[in-house]
Amino acid sequence: MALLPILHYPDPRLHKVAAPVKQVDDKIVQLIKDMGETMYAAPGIGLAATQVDVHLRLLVIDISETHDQLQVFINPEIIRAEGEAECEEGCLSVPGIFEKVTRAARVVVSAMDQHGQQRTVEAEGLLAVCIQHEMDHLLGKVFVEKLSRLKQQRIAARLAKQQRQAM
Ligand code: K1U
Ligand code: ZN
Repeated sequence: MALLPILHYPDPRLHKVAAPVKQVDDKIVQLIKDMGETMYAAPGIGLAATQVDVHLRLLVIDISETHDQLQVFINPEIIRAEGEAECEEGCLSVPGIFEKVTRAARVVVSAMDQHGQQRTVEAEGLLAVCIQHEMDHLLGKVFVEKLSRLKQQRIAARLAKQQRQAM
C-alpha cells in the first residue's frame, strides 16, 4: 500500500470533473486501498479520488470511531435529497480551515462498492454531509467555494500566510 500526496487548494487540478469508473479491476482495488490508507493517515473521515489527482468517480469514507468501517462509493449518484442542515466542515485539501456549510440533511445514494456490487445507502448526519462534500470534489468543487466571497478572501489570505510560514 502507499500514501498518496493530497492536492492543496487552490491547486487547479482540484477543479477537474471526474469521469465514471468503467470497471472495478485490480488497479481500482489498489487505488481504494491506497486512498483508505491515505485518509486514515491524514487523518480524515473521507477522501475523493480528485484529491489525490485521480479524476475518477470514486470516494472513500469512514466516520466510525474505531476506524475500521471503510465505505467505498464508486460512480455515486444522489437519487434523493431532503431537508437542510448546517454542519462544520473541514477538508484535507484546505488544511486548518473549518467553516459551517448548509447541505441536504438526508440523502439516498446509489453506488458500487469495492466488489463491483451496486448498492443504495440512506444517510443522515455526518455521513450525509461527508458524502455530499466528497461528491462535490468529484465535480471539481471545494467546500470553501460555497462560502461568501468575503469568507473566501479571508481563507485565501490565511492559506497564503500558512504557505509563507511553511517556506
Ligand atoms: O474531503 C476531505 O478532505 C475529507 C474531510 C471530510 C469532511 C469532514 C467534515 C465534514 C465534511 C467532510 C475530512 O476528513 S477533514 C478532517 C476531519 O474532519 C477529521 C479529522 C480527524 C478526525 C475527525 C475528523
Ligand atoms: Zn474535502
